[in-house]
Amino acid sequence: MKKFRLITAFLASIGMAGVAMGESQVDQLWSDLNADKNDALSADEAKASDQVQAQWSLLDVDQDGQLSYKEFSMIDLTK
Ligand SMILES: [Ca+2]
Repeated sequence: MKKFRLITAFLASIGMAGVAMGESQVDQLWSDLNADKNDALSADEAKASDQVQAQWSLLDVDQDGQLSYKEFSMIDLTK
């Protein structure tokens, strides 16, 4: 799966310049919270993380009540 990780890192570096430092932590948190392994994080799944809950309204850009990976990847793990 090394190739997949490299591609993920590459795509992330294009989309989120400057956030690359926290990338693997974000990926880890995403897979921890995304219990059903679909493409979105539900409000229920987010309840497991105070950090995600605290930033939810900022992260849910399209306000559809769930976070896509793209939305989730904007999380600030230093907060
Ligand atoms: Ca959303």
